[in-house]
Amino acid sequence: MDLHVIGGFLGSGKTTAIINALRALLAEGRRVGVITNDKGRYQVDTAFFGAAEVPTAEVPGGCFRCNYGDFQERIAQLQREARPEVLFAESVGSCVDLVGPVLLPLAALAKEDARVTYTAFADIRLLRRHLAGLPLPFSDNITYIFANQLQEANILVINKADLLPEEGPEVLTEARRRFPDKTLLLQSSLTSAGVAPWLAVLHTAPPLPPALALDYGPYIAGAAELAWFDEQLTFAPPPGAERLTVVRLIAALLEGLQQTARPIAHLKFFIQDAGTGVKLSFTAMGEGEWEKLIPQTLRAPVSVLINARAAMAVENLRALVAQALRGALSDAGIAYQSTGATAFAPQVPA
Ligand SMILES: Nc1nc2c(ncn2[C@@H]2O[C@H](COP(=O)(O)OP(=O)(O)OP(=O)(O)O)[C@@H](O)[C@H]2O)c(=O)[nH]1
Ligand SMILES: [Mg+2]
Repeated sequence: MDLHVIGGFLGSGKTTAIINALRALLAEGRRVGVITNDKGRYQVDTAFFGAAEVPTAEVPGGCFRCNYGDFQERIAQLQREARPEVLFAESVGSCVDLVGPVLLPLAALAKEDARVTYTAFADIRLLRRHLAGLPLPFSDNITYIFANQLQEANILVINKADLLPEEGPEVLTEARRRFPDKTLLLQSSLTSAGVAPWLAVLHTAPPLPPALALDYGPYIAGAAELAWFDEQLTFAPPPGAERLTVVRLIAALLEGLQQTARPIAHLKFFIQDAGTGVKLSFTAMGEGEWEKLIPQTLRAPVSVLINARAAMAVENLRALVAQALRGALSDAGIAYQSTGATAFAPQVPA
């Protein structure tokens, strides 16, 4: 079995690339699986892969490094249940320092014919700024995490190349100059064809990079500057008002976040009814046209899973979500059930 671990900052496109790689492999008749990972417990990415009917296991409540035992067990579980030939594992986007504590030990345990690789993804718009020495829309400590995620991997995907078609080759050249020893790919991950060159690189199984020498001071501080909020809601708007209610809820939360002028690291929703499951995403770099992604056919009961990761105080994020729920649901007389909200700043054990 090949194990491909994917890292890189929140919202860089890991899940998108993995699903399109999985689709390509499934079309070739390969057996596949995916392991999701997050500091939270109700994960949009797990729901998304599950809805795509990919064998999925989840490492919740912390990164692969903090949950190494659980990660090993989930790998073993998928091996038993789905016997994947190719297994992807998506690391939580605030995590760095995986090669030394996780990947090298896993590779040492793996059978001789098993390949373990590590790829980091970067949003081309953030990477371009970073390579030009311009500030990212995040603090120095959070930027330290972003920069070390790039540094750590020996395969670096410069992702969302379709968003900067003119500047892409220039960014690639600058990245080559900065990272001469890495395998670099300029990629759009929106289609299986887009991820094919990356899959080809993974297939050659380049050896793992050496462990990263990381300063845990700024890493711990950077993680603690982020707020994490997860909640799953189920509600039944009046017939015909389902879609509008979901649009209002998302718009209210976006507006609240934008008013704070604090950067969104990644705001994700998984919207589901009996017939559909749709993922929506918003990052610090904007969101594009999102309303049209919400299906007209949405019918009650509707469930909305919210994963919000933003650079702000936890209580402020919690209050913003509560305000959006009041505005879009309670004030409109729409009752909702909730799994209960979890809100915290991610901890990084040194
Ligand atoms: N235009 C464009 N958008 C992309 C590409 N890859 C991902 N996206 C979009 O970027 C957003 C974030 O993508 P995800 O795949 O959820 O990112 P992620 O790295 O898995 O995010 P986390 O799991 O929260 O860290 C989504 O809106 C995707 O549709 C790409 O190659 N081009
Ligand atoms: Mg993801």
